[in-house]
Order: sequence, then structure tokens, then C-alpha cells
Amino acid sequence: PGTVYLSDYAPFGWLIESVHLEFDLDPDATRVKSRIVFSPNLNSPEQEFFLHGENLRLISARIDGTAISPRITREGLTCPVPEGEFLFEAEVEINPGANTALEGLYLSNGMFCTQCEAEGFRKITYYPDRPEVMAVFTVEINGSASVLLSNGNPGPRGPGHALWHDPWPKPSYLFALVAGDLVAHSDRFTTASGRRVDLNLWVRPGGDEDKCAFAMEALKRAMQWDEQVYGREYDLDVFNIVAVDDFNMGAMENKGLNVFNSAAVLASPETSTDANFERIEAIIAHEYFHNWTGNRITCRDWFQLCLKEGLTVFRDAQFTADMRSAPVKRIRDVIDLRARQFPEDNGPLAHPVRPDHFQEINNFYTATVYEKGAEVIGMLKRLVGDKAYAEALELYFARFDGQAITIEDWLSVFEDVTGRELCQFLRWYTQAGTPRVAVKEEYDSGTYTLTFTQSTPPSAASPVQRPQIIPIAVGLLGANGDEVVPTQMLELTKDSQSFTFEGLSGRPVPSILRDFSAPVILEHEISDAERAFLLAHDTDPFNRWEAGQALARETLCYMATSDARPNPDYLEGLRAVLRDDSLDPAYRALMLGLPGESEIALALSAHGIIPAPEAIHAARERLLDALSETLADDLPALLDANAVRERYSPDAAQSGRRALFTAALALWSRRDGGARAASEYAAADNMTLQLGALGALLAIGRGEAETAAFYEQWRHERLVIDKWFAIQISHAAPDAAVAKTRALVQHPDFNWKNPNRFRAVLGALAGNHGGFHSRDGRGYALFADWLLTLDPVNPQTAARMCTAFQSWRHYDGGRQMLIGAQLDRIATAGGRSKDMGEMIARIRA
Ligand code: HT7
Ligand code: ZN
Repeated sequence: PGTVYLSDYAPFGWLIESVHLEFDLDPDATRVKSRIVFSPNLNSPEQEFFLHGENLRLISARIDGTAISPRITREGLTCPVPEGEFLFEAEVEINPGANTALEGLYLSNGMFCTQCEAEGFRKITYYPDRPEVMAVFTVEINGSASVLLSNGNPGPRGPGHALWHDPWPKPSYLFALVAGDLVAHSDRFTTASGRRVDLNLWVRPGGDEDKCAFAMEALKRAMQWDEQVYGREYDLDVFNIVAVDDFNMGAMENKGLNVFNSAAVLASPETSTDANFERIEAIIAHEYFHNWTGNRITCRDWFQLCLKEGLTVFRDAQFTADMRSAPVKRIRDVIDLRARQFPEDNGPLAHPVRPDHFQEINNFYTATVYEKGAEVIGMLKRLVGDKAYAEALELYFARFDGQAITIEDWLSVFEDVTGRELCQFLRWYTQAGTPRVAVKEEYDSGTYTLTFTQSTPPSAASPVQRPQIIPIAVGLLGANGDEVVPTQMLELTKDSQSFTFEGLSGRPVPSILRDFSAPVILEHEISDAERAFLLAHDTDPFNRWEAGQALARETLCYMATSDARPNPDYLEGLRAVLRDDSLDPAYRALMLGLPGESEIALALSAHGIIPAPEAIHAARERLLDALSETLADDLPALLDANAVRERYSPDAAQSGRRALFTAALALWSRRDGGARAASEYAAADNMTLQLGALGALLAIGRGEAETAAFYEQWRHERLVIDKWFAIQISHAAPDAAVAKTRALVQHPDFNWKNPNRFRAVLGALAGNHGGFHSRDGRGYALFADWLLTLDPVNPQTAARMCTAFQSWRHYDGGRQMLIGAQLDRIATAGGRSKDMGEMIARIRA
């Protein structure tokens, strides 16, 4: 029901010459007056037009000054229109105070704010709410708040009144309005061509003012980077950012007025971890970069979402790599891809990077569209080379500025610059599923041959899979670890293909898929000794880390299915890496990270073994114990060497040392019973160490007093209390996680209508693999109870969290029955939202 298909796309029959909006703000009866000038877009426009509109009370409507009585449905308004240009006017009333879905105009702590992407503008006024309808907006705001903001440049303002004009045509999803008693952290940026831009980060007074400086500096770094690397300048006189507590996602790139989830913008050393700082820098950059990739050039329709999101994620990853460490960023991104995108692409929610149908577009802001979308751009860059990539992007901005376009348009600039046909490459956008690439090696008297075979399991989303073009970066190492063949980009285009290297003096060790050159699953059966060799010698930092991960993954799979002992090659190899002080501490910290329990579950399932969550958890605990034993002599020195004594900075160097320190502390706690962690907790003067020490204690079943003290210390800092809720559940033993969650949902601070708090608690339960999959089904039932509670209030956030169930078919029959029962319960519950209905139906299919 209600499915929209890409193949049904038809352009809107009118252009919009100008939009004038006037808001009279009132918490439960806001009036919105619109004046919209339409002109025909097609040769023979229809005699009637349809404007989207939901939950609006129409007060009056006129065309060219004459009152009309349009037909109103739940979805919008239909009325006959004259030929040629005409003025449409309407006045509607809306109720921001009753808007708990956080889409459209709503209230957060008394502040008016908007969220219009994807289809929220239709909850503000009647409008063709589709991304390709671009228009110049003028907005008047009448309200009692001291700060009244909208898109574009400010016009005259007086008490209770403000005027904004945005000279750049934009789709309605980029409209924004904010009104509140706010204070600004302000700065200025001068663009390369000399435009002086006022920068403001608006927050509520009373404690957040001192958490703005980092985001502001990050914004200036991003503005400069986009000029230097992509030649893109900012194009308005002011750039406003507002921090909002109630927000469904991280942030929103509204033209000139970005709205941010407080958690994605506010930071101080005492209240935020290094990871928070890095995330904030990345999201600030991401939303800023959208100004060109998304706002100036936007999507023709929502199927093309990856056009702006994939490219912007790719750009923000490049930025982080430049600001920090490229290998560390790459490894973190791959960890994230495997944790979130691979399960999606290999389960019932699989869909192409450019989906071809949907019921609710909000359900397609996915890891596939974003992260796989960015991987696809990385592959394109690898295939055409850096120079052609830069030329293609120049052409892209020149050719499509001010337009709403498709993925075919995007690829056309690469075709024009390189002369290459990219129709096979287009399959990365149209086929779902993660390709498997199997490797076979042959060596004969100096000639070495690699044969790759690709296959992608068919799925409901892609029943027929055709071969993709896969860039495979390969280097060959000699027996002493020297690189005998430096990195080459092989292009796998057929189902099966061989590549030959001549003139070698001995059989090499291959390093395949360097820098994770394509989002595929590599099936390369090599010995533990060869993996250990790569862990010791690979000159590609990604593949060196990958060798350690592969050893850890395999040993965990054995340990979870037998009483096998940990692989000594892994333990010894890791010890050697950790002792190598020439390696970046951040990189060594990543080396110490074990694959997560759900990754092991999926790896077992891929080998045809039904995963047992409790056995996986026990195996991981045993491996951590073995690691702490193997490293017993090294850990104290590692702790001393990486203790940061300088004044706190969230920079890459210091945060890398803290990452290694806290990873070592967690292992050392298994040896000293948590004594060192307790003293580190007591002495910590920043959140990274405080939370790291608390996590180390909780992981060994201690930390009760510290948990209580933490709450008392931070009870007035809502973003810290989110962490307090989450860490207790994520570090609970599997048999305690559900009880802990049950206790915490009774806590007076569990404000479940706040998406950050809901995610902190229920997201942590879903992330505690052993606890969520508790054999008696209590985890599933509790989770489903809360999905059903949240859905009528905030369907978007509830629907996103259904992904916790997406891998259900990998588990045993008992668990499948228990999950299936919860899915049935949700599916048949009355009053379910369209968002959740679609998600549950897809998961059950
Ligand atoms: N483009 C935005 C995506 C988005 C969103 C943001 C906040 C709340 C609801 C939302 N729906 C869609 C964020 C981004 O990708 O930059
Ligand atoms: Zn984005």
C-alpha cells in the first residue's frame, strides 16, 4: 500500500517564481500565510494542481486574489488553476506544541524549530513538497522570542519581528525557522574571494555557551578545506547553527541555518569524549559541505538521495582523513560499514544505494544510502584517478549548479571527463547486496596469478545479480616483508578474471583489497602463518589491521563453537605490533579492538553455523582474558607511555594516546581486578578517561560506587546522563542487561520522548548482543514494548530502531520464533505508523 516507484517519476507541472511566507508564532496555534507565484513548467499543464499538506487547518485560500474552495484530503489540496502565471495565497493554522514527531514545526524546550527533510514542509503549509521544485524564499516571522531565524540573509528586524531573504533557489526540504530566547557564540570567516561571513552558533542560555568553541573552530576548518580542496566558497553573509535537544537525527543542512542535535554540536573536555569531538567535527563539516553537494545541486526526487548523501559523506571522510589520520579514519569507517551496512545489505532490509521504490522515504536514510553511497564514490575515484576525479567534480559544479538532478547526471561528468562508459558502474547504484570476491593464487617459476571470482547473493531487492566493476588494490610482499610489487588497481569486471605478475624471484604474499578499495566480502583462504606475516609486515596500514582482525575473527569463531584455545599467532602478533612505538597510538588502539559479538554471529552464519549468542560472548571474554595475560608484561608500560599529562586537547595525537591508554586499562583491569581503573576514575579530569575507566570497571562486574557517583556529578548535564544510561546497559553481562534496562526505564530521568535518551537506553539494549538475544526472549519483548510505545509519538525514530531485528533469520529456531512473535505483535498492533508498518513488513518478508 502506498508504494512510490522511481519508474513513475513525472515532473511537476509548474515552476515557482517566488515564495513569501509569514509566520505568527504561537505554541498551539501558529498561523502561516503563504504567497506563491506559479508559472507553467510544461507545454500543456493540467487544469488542476495538487499541493501537499498534512495536519493543516486551512483558514483561507485565494488564486489571483479570488477566494477558492479547494478539495482537501489527508495528503493535500487540489484545485483548478488558470493558464499561465498565477498567485496562490493561503493561510493555515498549525499546532507546534502537539507535534511530537519532530517533523515540520515543533517545540523543543520552548524553542520553535523545524525539520523539513524529507517531507516535513507539508506539515507547515500547502506546497509542492518535492525536492526538484526550487524557489527563492522570503520569510517574515512574528513572535515574542528574542531570536527569530530563517534561511538566507537577514533583512530589517524589530522587536517581535524579523525578515529573511534567501537569494538561492532551494527545495522546501531545506526551509528552516527557529525562534527562541537564545544566545550566540559568534565568529567570522572571510572567504577566498573576500566575502565576510558572520558565523553564529545559537544555544539556550544557562550552561551550553561554553560548549560551542570546538564546533565553531571545526566550522572554520571545514569552510577553508572546501575552498582549498573542492574550490567551493560559502555564498551568504551569515551562517547560523542552532543546537536543539529534541532531534531525530544528527543534524540538518538547511540553507544558511543548520539545525543540530545538541549531542552533535556541544562539547567540552569535561562532558564529552574524544569520540564525541571527532564526531562533532565530522558532522559540522558534513552539513557545511552540503551547501554545495545537496543545496546548490540537489536531488531530482528522493530516490536520488545518495546523490547528496553519498557524496557528502565521502567529502566529510576526506576532511577527517586530512585533519586527523587517514588510515585510522579508513579503519573506523570500515568497522562502521561492517557493523551497520553489511547486515543491512545481507538481510531483509537490503536495498540498492539508489532504491527504486519505497513507502516512507524516512526509512531510507540508511547505512546503504549514506555509507555504501560514499564507498561507491571512493571506488569511482579509484577507477578514474585523482586528477580525473577533480576535473569531473569541477564540471559537476559548473554544469549542474542550481539544478535538481539524478545519479545518471552525476555519472555523466565522469564519462565526459574520462571518455569511459560507466553503465556497468551504475550497477553499484541499482543492485543491492554485498559482493563476495573469492581469490585463488597460483605461482609457477616467477609467474604469479591471482584469479578473482565475484558473486552477490540474490535477494528480494535484487533477484538477478550481474557482475560489478570492482577496483581491487593489490600489492605483493616478498619473504622478508619488502614490497616486491607496489599497489596496483586491478579492475574486476567479469564473473571470474585472472591477473598475472611476471618476473618474481619467489612466491609472494599478496596483500589484497588494500585500503578496503571496494565494499565487498573478500574470501581468501590463507594460513594463519600468512595472516600473521601480514600483521607483522604489510606496508598497507589498512590491510595490516585487517590481518589482525581476520585472525581475531577466525579464532573467535572457533572458540565460540568448540573449546579451542585462542590462536597464539594472533596473540603474539598483536604483542609485537603493540610494542612497536613507531606506530601511531590511535592505530595500535584499533589493533587492540576485537570484532564485535554481532559480527562474529554473522561470520558464523555465513559459514552455515547457527550462532549461539551466549557462546560468542563467552568466547570473546576468554579471548580478552588471554590477551590480558599475553600482554601482562606490556600493559603497565603501555599505560605509562600513553598517559596524557598535558592540558587536554581533542586533537588526533592526544586522543590517539588516550584511546590506547583506555584500551590498555580495560585489559589491565582483568589482571588487577580494576584497582588501576578505580584510581584513574577518581583522578580523571576529562570525560574520555572518566568514561573509559568506568567502562573498564563495569566490564569486569565492578564500578557500582563509581556509577552512582557519576550520576550525582553529572545529573544536570543531559548529554552526560545519556552516556550514563547507555554505558550501564552496554557493559552489563548478558544475563543482566534486560534487568538493567528494566530498572533504568523506571528512572525519573528516562524521558523516552527525547530521541537521544530513548536511543541511549533502548539502543544500548539492542547493542548488547548477548542481552538482547537472551534465550528466553525477554530482550526482544522489552524492546518491542518500547517500539510500540514510541511509535505513535515519534514514528521516525521508532521505525529506525526496528533495524535491531533485521538479522533475526541468522539465529536458531527458538529465537526466530520469539522474534517472529514480537514482529507479529507489532505488525498487528492498532494505530501503527506507516513508517513502522513498512519496516516491520520488510523485516518479516
Ligand atoms: N540531510 C539530513 C537528513 C535527514 C534528517 C536530519 C534530521 C532530522 C530528520 C532528518 N531526516 C533526514 C541530515 C544529513 O544527512 O546531513
Ligand atoms: Zn547529509
